[in-house]
Amino acid sequence: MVSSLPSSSPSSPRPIPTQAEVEALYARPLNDLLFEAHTVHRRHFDPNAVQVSTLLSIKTGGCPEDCRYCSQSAHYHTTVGRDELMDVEDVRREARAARQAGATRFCMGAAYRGPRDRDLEKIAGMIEAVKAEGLETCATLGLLREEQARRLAAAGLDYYNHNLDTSAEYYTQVVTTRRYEDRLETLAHVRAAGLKVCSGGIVGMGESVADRVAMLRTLASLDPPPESVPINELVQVEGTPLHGLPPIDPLDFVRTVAVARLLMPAAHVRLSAGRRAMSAELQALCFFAGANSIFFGERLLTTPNPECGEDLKLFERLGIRPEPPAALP
Ligand code: SAM
Ligand code: DTB
Ligand code: SF4
Repeated sequence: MVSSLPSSSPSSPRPIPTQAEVEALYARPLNDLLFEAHTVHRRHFDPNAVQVSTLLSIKTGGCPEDCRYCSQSAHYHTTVGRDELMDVEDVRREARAARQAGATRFCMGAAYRGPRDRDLEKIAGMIEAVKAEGLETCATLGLLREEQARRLAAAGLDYYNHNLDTSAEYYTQVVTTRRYEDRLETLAHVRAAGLKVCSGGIVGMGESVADRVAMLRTLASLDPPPESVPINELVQVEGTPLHGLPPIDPLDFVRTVAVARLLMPAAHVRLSAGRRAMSAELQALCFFAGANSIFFGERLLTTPNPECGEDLKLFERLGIRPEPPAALP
């Protein structure tokens, strides 16, 4: 079969196909799209290994931003309360439990527009504590200045998560308190500080296929592209403006994963929020399409995730193994 995407080599950067080309790819017969995505997936990864991360909300609720999907925005009335930044020792305990349950990466999320420097110092202590437990570390704290990204890197942070969420065009319909360029600027600071980049988006917010494709093209055009690309399905939270939207066709979610795999062949694509509403069969299709990372643990940040036992059973049914941890320094 002739690949519809140009091939890559380390010495020649991968040209990004045009918006029209990627929309055509997204719209291909599903079997063709899946075959191509899975072929590329196998070329870059063990198809039966999935990276396993656990999330913890280290500072919950009361966020000044107005992201229309989010349970933690102070602009909407949801059941999520406000908690202060957690204590380092409590975070250490949670990280130890996550490692014992089988996670290899621990991702700490905070409901900030961006962290204050005083909080960043405490978070640096959390990063050191989590690393000492033998886990890779990831943080998602909102917008960062360059020196803040460098401070996190100095503490030993491995990854920074900062999602583009959707296309630049649709972003203004979803968030009004910051600009798309602010997100891109933070990603540049994160990269300049030598951190690995985790950046993806959300499907099911009323966006068009063109928006999904534009977001994936923007991610793929980052130089270098993100190491990790979470594809979230919107978790609809009562009280947020996006609650009550019609659910998307699950096969459109699979197509988005497949296109992410084709545009970013060497990235871990994470089957992220929304798995609780997905059947085992749909998740299996996502793994075939190129997803090779999940959030493991019964809670995402404020909403439920599948139970650990259920995920272990799913892995066993599919013959999937957790990916071994990256060598720690
Ligand atoms: N406050 C920081 C920020 O926005 O960058 C970090 C935490 S924020 C909760 C991290 C990401 O979670 C968001 O960028 C969004 O992509 C995702 N997210 C939040 N709420 C979600 C929801 N209800 N469904 C799916 N994804 C969601
Ligand atoms: C990402 O892309 N998804 C995660 C993580 N990065 C921080 C967050 C999902 C949040 C889902 C809604 C909640 O639990 O509040
Ligand atoms: Fe705040 Fe992040 Fe939620 Fe937006 S997504 S409201 S920035 S916690």
